[in-house]
Amino acid sequence: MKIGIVGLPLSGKSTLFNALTGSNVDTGAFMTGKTDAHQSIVQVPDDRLEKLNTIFVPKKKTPAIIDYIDLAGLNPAEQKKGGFSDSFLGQVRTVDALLAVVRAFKDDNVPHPQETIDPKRDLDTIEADFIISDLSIVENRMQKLQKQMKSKKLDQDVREYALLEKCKASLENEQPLRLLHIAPEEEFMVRGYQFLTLKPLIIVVNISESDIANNTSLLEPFRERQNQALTTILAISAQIEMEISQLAEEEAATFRQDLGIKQSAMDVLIRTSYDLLGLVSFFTVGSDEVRAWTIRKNTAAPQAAGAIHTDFERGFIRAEIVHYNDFMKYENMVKCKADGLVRLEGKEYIVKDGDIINFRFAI
Ligand SMILES: Nc1nc2c(ncn2[C@@H]2O[C@H](COP(=O)(O)OP(=O)(O)O)[C@@H](O)[C@H]2O)c(=O)[nH]1
Ligand SMILES: [Mg+2]
Repeated sequence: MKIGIVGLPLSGKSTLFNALTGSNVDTGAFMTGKTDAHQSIVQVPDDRLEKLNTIFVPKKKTPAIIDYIDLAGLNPAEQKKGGFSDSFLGQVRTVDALLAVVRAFKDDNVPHPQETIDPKRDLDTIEADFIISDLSIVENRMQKLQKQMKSKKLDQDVREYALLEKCKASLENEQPLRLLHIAPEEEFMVRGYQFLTLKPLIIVVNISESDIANNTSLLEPFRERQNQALTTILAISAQIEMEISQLAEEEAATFRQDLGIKQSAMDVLIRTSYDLLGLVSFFTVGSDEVRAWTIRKNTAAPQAAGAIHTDFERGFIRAEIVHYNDFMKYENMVKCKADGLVRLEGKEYIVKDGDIINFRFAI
C-alpha cells in the first residue's frame, strides 16, 4: 500500500514525511525545484499487536506497514503555469491514496507560492489540476471506445462508455470522482485508469504550533469535505511533529503533554490512512513470531491465507479463529478453546479486523 504526499511547494510535505517516517529529507524555505521523490516504510501502530507480543513473547514481532512517498511537487519552471507536470501526475497515479498537505501555518520566513495563506484555496488548486488530468483521460478513452463500438458493439464497452459519461459530467462540474460513489461492480471497469480524484484522500492542514490546542476554526473551511466519501481531514503541525519524532519516546511524551497534544498525531495519521484505504489486520501468533497482516475489508479466509503465502491459499482447508477481544478474556489459547471461543471457519468466512488465525492447509 502506497500513499503519495502531494501539495504546493513549501506546504510542509517533506517536513511531514520526515515526521512520519523518521527520515531526514531536506526541508527548506527555498524552492529548490528538486524533483526526486522519497519513499519510506512506516509501521502501523497497533496496541493489540503490542499486547499479543507481551503475552506470547515471540522471537519476532512484525507490524503491518504502509509506504509513504514524498512526491516532490512542482519544479520552478512549471510553477508559473501553476500546474503539475505530466511526469509528476504519472507518478501520482501509481499510489493507492493521496495525502494532500495544505499550509495553514504562519511563518514570515517561509514564502507562500500564492503570497497569502489560504489552505482551502490551495486544496482547490491541487484538485483542479487533478480534475483536468482525469478529464483528459476520460475524454481520450471515450473517443477510442466510440470508434471501437462503431465497428463492433460489445456489451462491456457500452457499459464502460456509460460510466465514463457519468465521470465526464462530474469532472466538468469540477467535482472529484470520489463523489460519484461508483459501485464496486462498476469500479473495476475504470480501475485501470488510476483516476487521481477517485483515490482516497487524506487532507492534512499544516497548522502553526500555537494553534495545536485549538484548531477547530482552522478546519471550518473544510467542513463540507469532512463528510465526503473517501476523504478524511486532520490538523497537524508538521514542524512540531518532526521535532517530536527526533526525540526519545519519554521526552516526546512530555513534550506532547506540554503542547496539549493528546496522542501522537503521526499514529493517528497512520491509523487513519489504514482505515481510509479500507484495510484491516488479522494476526498470527506463536513463539516464533507475532505478526499483523494487512488485507482489504471483506476478504474471505482463503485469500487472507494467501496474504501469508500463495500455498496457504491453494491448499486452504480451514481456519482456526479466535477474535482478539475474545482472546483477551483468557490471554491463553488453551483456555479459549475450552470455553468454545475458538471457531473453525471454512472458505466462505469473511475475515474480521482483529481475528487471530491459525490456517490449516495441505499442499
Ligand atoms: N512554522 C512552521 N514551519 C513549517 C511547518 N511545516 C513546514 N515548515 C517550514 O516550511 C518550509 C518548507 O517545508 P518543506 O517540508 O520543505 O515543504 P515542501 O516543499 O512541501 O516539502 C521549511 O522551512 C519548514 O521548516 C510548520 O508546521 N510550521
Ligand atoms: Mg519537499
